[in-house]
Amino acid sequence: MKLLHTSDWHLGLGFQSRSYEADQRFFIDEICRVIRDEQVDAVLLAGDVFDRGVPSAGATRLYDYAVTRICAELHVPMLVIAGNHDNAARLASCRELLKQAGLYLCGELTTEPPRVALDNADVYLLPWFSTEKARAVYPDRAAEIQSMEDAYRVVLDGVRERFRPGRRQILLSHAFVVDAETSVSDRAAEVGRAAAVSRSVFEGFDYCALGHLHGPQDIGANIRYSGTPMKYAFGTEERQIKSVTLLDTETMARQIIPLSALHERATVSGSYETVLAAEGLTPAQKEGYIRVQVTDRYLGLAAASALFEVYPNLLEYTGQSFDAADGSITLTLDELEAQTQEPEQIFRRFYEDTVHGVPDQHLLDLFRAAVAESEGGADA
Ligand SMILES: [Mn+2]
Repeated sequence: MKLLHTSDWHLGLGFQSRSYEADQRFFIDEICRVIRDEQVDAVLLAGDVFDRGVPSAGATRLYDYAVTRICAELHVPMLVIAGNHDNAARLASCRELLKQAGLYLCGELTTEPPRVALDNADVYLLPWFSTEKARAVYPDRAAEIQSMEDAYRVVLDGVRERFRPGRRQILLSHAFVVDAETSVSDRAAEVGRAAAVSRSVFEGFDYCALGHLHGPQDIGANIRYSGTPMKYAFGTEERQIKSVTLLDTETMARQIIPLSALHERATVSGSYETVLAAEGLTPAQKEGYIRVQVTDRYLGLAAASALFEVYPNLLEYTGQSFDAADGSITLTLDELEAQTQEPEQIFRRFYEDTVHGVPDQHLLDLFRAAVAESEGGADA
């Protein structure tokens, strides 16, 4: 039997006001193509189906499109768990009814994570959960659960006790495994050390189909992140080959099937003149999602709009600041966070990045009041 492992679709995600809806529809079609070409028997989607708990109408339409095509048209069952971006209850609504249509949904952690039997394999569905949730679900062992690591041990010990001999034991889970490589768009995910688990918690499983990190990667012999089906960030992800993973449950051999994208993603840097000339770039590259880093001058509005003529899908650009010839005008939020503990500075920068403006006095007053309140609360 052939399983297709994918994760982190983040339906509804866009860049600022720009929607990735067409890109996301494109990768759904790509995945359907792989299902047909490779004669896939079931699809495992390892969480972060949506980008937010309350998905937009557009994101909901994409989800409807995907599950209808896969389950109803291609007649391939689909197993889906909630990630930290999903609203667990919403994702799992109508799940008993939808099983009959071949759509197996798991939103919240329960004492017995659901098991779906597929041919020679048993797939256990373990959605994203918090340590508080694990303590609530396992009240008898609450004292043992101090970290995410503890929680996974307790939960997976329970699953291992339910193993049926002679079956392939497969886990579908959304977790941050220590030593995994992270990329920029994972920042939106929760990559704090406290939320990490070690790979040893997954002992005994033949294959762990993970979601959460956006770069495709193996973590040891039996654990794999499929990665996102499209590039969601500049930097590391530009160099990743986005793909789905196929698992043959007879031989346990894996196959990585690359997915093509509606838009390529690239960073173009150099002097303003060379960036404008866009030499060596194909039309498809120029029309991709582009980040421009101009190294020799300040970018005013006029200079920036000339860039949009060359790169119609330019998403980000940086130039040099007026006063410091060598200093880049922008720091990433990560860099800023590393440099300052000042919440207001981080807030101003976040606002500039997302709204492209300066927060007004009223907003700053509200922010200061909120900070003062939370600091007061911490003292009390
Ligand atoms: Mn994610």
